[in-house]
Amino acid sequence: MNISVPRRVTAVAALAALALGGLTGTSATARPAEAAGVAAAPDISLTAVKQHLTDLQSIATANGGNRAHGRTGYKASIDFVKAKLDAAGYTTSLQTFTSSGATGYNLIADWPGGDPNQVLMAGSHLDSVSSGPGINDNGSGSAAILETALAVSRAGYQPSKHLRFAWWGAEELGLVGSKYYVNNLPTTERSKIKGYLNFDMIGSPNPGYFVYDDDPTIEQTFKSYFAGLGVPTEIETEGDGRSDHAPFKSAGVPVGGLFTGASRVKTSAQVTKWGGTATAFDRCYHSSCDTTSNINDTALDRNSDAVAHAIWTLSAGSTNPPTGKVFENTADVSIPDNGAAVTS
Ligand code: DTR
Ligand code: CA
Ligand code: ZN
Ligand code: ZN
Repeated sequence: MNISVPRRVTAVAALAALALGGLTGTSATARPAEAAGVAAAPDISLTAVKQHLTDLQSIATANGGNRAHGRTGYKASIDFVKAKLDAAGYTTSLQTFTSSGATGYNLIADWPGGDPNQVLMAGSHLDSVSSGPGINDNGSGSAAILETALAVSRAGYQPSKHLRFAWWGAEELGLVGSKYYVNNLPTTERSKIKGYLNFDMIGSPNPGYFVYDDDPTIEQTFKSYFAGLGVPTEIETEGDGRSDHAPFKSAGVPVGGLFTGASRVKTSAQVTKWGGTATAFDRCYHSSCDTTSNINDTALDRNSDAVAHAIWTLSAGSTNPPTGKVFENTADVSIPDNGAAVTS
């Protein structure tokens, strides 16, 4: 099957794909990354991502002002995202769990194709706190990976690795949904996950550009992307253990992600670096004012495009050798009894 390479191949992207393939620990000699032909990701439409946020806001407004675990607004959010993915050709499943006496839901969406033994995952928690609609925390991450998943479908993208997207429940209660998923994944299935990318708060109104400093290949993939934009980044130190990548990291899965800041105050040096004000990155963190007005468009656009870049880059390339004996152009060679190929 020919994989069309619609955009310029980026050497860094190709090398990242090769390196992530190396994360699998497979001993196979990977094809030269340059030959892998890593296609560049499409631009993710800020308008489309913001429309998802508007829809999530409407859901919160229609359900008591929030999208919290155990409330009607959360299940309505899950149904909204699932319907779009089903229509786009994803294989979706709802994983249920119980937390604080209420049913919780994880939405898992698999894009058909790719090597089932090499899975690249991207996830965001879809629940809000009970005090507000949770548009930055975490409609922003949820909308960005939703639009990226829809872009995969629109492109008919068929990467080497298998793509899986997840929207987690009850993160605000203590990473409950993602912990439940990882804990209930058979070890054989867990070992197939070659990378997990987490996006929790990526549109903060007074943004910083933070990259998780966990897996180096994933970290470099994001850092290179922002360097290409001329946007300085800092490593994310506030979040260790504070979002849904933590259960995956504890299980030995390579993780990474992006973050634009929560209640911490931006320093004067960071103001010099990124602009904005020496106030909280998100003054509406866990508050009722975390609405569609609580989003910085530039940050949301840049991070949505970075999500797509990482998905396209890290899902290309495979280090698993083809199974069985592989011949090419046997028409122009004869295979004598001793098996040595001779050209005619
Ligand atoms: N735990 C997230 C917010 C959060 C706080 N620090 C970080 C660092 C990295 C990711 C997320 C966060 C929440 O309240 O949902
Ligand atoms: Ca964009
Ligand atoms: Zn939160
Ligand atoms: Zn969050």
